[in-house]
Amino acid sequence: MKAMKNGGRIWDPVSECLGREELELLQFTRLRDTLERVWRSVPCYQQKFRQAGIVPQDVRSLADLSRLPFTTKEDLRLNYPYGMFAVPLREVVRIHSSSGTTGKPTVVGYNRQDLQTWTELVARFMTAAGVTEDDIVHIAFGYGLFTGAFGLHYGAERIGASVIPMSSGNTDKQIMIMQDYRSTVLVSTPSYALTLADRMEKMGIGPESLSLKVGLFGAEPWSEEMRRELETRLGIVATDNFGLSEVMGPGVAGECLYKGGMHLFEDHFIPEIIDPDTGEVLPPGSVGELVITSITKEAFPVVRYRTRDITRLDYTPCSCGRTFVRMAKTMGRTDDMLIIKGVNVFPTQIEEILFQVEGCEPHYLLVVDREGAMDVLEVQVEVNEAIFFDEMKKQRAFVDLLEKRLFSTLGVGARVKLVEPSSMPRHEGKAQRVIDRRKL
Ligand code: DLL
Repeated sequence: MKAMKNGGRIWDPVSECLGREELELLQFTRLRDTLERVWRSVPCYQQKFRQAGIVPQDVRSLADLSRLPFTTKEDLRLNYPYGMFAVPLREVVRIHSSSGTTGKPTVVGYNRQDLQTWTELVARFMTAAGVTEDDIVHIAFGYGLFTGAFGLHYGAERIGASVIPMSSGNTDKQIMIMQDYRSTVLVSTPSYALTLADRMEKMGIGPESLSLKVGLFGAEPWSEEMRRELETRLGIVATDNFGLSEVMGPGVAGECLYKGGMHLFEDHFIPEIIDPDTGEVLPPGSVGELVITSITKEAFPVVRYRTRDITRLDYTPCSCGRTFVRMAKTMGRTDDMLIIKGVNVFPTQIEEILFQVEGCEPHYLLVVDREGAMDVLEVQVEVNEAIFFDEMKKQRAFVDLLEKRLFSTLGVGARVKLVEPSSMPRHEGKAQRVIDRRKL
């Protein structure tokens, strides 16, 4: 194992630095156990396997995983609330749910062992991001059914850090507490971190009057430009971490201090990348939809769960010494992807362009509508006061510049509307960046 040049520690060096062969052997054993478990205890899986003409014993290697059927959000909905649990409810000690923006939320359960695994995995990525027992961890995720706050909370305690269970909202108080309690780590969505940075600026509080050094951001897509913005304005190292309720919550993958993708904890999850349209497994390095099979979860295992998140897996070695594959920042979800005049557009692509133009503030909203038979994309973006109150001619030139950049990158035209500084809604949890009027 190579030592990290920038002083990062490894939480569990044995598991996190396994050789590929050893890892695959472990994955296979755990996969077989998981398949036996769901076959025995979850009628939905048994039925799906039967329909596909496969039983757990037919899976004789990791390559056979691709013969199993996918599990989708729809399967979870049909078995709402507890139909996918693989243990009796009395063994379940915690229940969470996904945000459920459309229809009924998905209910997920954990037994004692699952909570322990979850805690360990969160401790792993927090350590990879540089958090130690000396840190004061300020958790600004909403406590409740959302997995973010509790997940990070127990992981931080496991490391031995001091946890401030602040929860979300009440931005002024958050800032006061960060100042007074000398928080060193901020845990939130990237968009809420931006809300905090904006508010601090308004209050005349610079990063030097806080003690923050690390930001652990996740739960929504964010661009590299957003990372730079947060690092500069908050004076921190900002790292990304990924997870979803159906698979566990946070703790599926997280960045080390090299920030070259999120190490996905392959001793607990098997990732695949598929073509979202055909379901075909794509070769290593391809961009496609992430599919995850959990191999140690007991109460709520998932087999080939379609996350709808679009990413890429990088199997090349990482300088930190961890051997787990690295998952690239997600471009977004297949359901957030906008199809404008037949061209696929992800909000994060637009975010990247806007952040590169001097004068744009990092607050934007995409409004899609239909005029006659034509799709129209409007990009509303906050600009600084100098531009907003500039003479018409200069403003027009600014709009032209943005529209040209958007067109050359996206391959489809977008109208730009400049809006007044501070006029857009600020986010406390996950940001809502798209209004698609075509669906209303
Ligand atoms: O957002 C779990 C989580 C909490 C992850 C805190 C990280 C930190 P859900 O509410 O079920 O769970 O939403 C899961 O959020 O499928 C992705 O689309 C998105 N997502 C989560 N993390 C990231 C990330 C939590 N780092 C859905 N980058 C996932 C991009 C993310 N998208």
